[in-house]
Amino acid sequence: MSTIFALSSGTLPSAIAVFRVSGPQSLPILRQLSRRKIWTPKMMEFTKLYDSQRKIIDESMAVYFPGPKTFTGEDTTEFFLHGSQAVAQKFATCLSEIENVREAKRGEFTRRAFHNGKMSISEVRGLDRLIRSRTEKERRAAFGQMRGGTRAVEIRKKLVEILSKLFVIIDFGEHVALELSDAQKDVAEILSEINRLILAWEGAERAQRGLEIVLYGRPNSGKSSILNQLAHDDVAIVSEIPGTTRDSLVTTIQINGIRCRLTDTAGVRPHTNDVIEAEGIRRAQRRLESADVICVVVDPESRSDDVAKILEDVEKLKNPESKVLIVKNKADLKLPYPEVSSSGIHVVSSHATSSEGCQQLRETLGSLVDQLCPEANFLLDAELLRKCSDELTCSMLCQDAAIMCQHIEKGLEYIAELTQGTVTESVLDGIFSQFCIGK
Ligand SMILES: Nc1nc2c(ncn2[C@@H]2O[C@H](COP(=O)(O)OP(=O)(O)OP(=O)(O)O)[C@@H](O)[C@H]2O)c(=O)[nH]1
Ligand SMILES: [Mg+2]
Repeated sequence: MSTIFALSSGTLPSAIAVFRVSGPQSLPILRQLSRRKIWTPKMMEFTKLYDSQRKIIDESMAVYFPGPKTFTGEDTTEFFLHGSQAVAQKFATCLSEIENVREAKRGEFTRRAFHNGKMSISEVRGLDRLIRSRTEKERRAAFGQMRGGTRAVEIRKKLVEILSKLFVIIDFGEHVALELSDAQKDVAEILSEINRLILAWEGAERAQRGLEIVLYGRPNSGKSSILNQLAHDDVAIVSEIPGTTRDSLVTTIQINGIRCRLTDTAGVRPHTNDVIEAEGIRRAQRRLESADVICVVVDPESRSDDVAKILEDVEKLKNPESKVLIVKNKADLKLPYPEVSSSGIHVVSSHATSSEGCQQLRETLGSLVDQLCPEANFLLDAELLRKCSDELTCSMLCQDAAIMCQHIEKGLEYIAELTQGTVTESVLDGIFSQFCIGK
């Protein structure tokens, strides 16, 4: 087994550069570079470090942790050097010159931790999420995923209990009070828990990629003014001339800790002979397909049949899970709005020439974002949960205890993948290729 090393502390120059070394050579490397034999485990000490010509590399702090009680489960040494590119480069070269020592690949430390049974696959994925987290909500979701494994272990335990009930029914059918319906009731409970976990995962995935919010509506209704208010910036040109916005324009805002890409679009009209305007409208319509939230902006001058057509297009083009919101803008004019059938759609009024005039819209967007990205204490990979859920659903339809067992056993295999190392190397390659070097 080779010993690996990496600069784990990120971009240089920085105050300190942390090098992490893991593998059987960790202690010999420390002894060789410090030219000192005795190192007390887990004790951080000052030392000079020397290259093979006995010339100084740097002055550093260093600490040695014997395995298996380490992150990777292997012997580990950490070096805290001065954070300059030249120091780091020289140190890396000296390490690479030692036999059986090489630079770590992406996520290789975590991969070793996984193979040495120090982490479950849920924890590995959670750690990846944590390193990538940019907002508070993403950070909390990452810890939810790291904890997710414990929930998978509980589900597995419950499924094993159901299986043992079923085995009793199979073996001693007439002589026991247990019925198939008892087992079905237990499966139903687990299924609803799994379905809740799937929703939580989908929400966390949305939060991780960020939400798409699209402003859509007739020319001059106030879309660009709303974008500027929500972004607290003068991002889009606003004018009283209809057709001011010709192309889609995206800006990023945060709503309740979620990154949202807010898109202003060209005003849509039923008919136009202007080719550029027609292209702008096509682009606006394309944005609807990937939107999580669509704000249909109407103003007192909008005609009700135009708004009805806009809502019809939205319904046709949008993704089934996305939310639609009608924004009755220019509320300050106190003029009547066109009649629109808006059953089941959220409606808010706004006044986009003032910041306070958009408060109701901000609050409604906040609650829609919360619905799309609910907080979850536990996160587990939805793909495996869905497969397990399918098997359990089939098991519920069985009238035969033996066939019910087969489906539950299959479901258990998917849950086992969430808890332990039955994951294939190619799946691991996919996960770890996303990691940073040094993790
Ligand atoms: N009184 C009033 N005027 C508004 C309000 N919102 C926008 N306006 C005005 O309405 C006009 C059009 O606003 P825009 O934000 O450019 O409208 P738009 O929907 O982006 O228009 P297009 O780019 O042509 O599609 C501008 O003169 C704005 O100042 C509002 O809430 N109240
Ligand atoms: Mg505009």
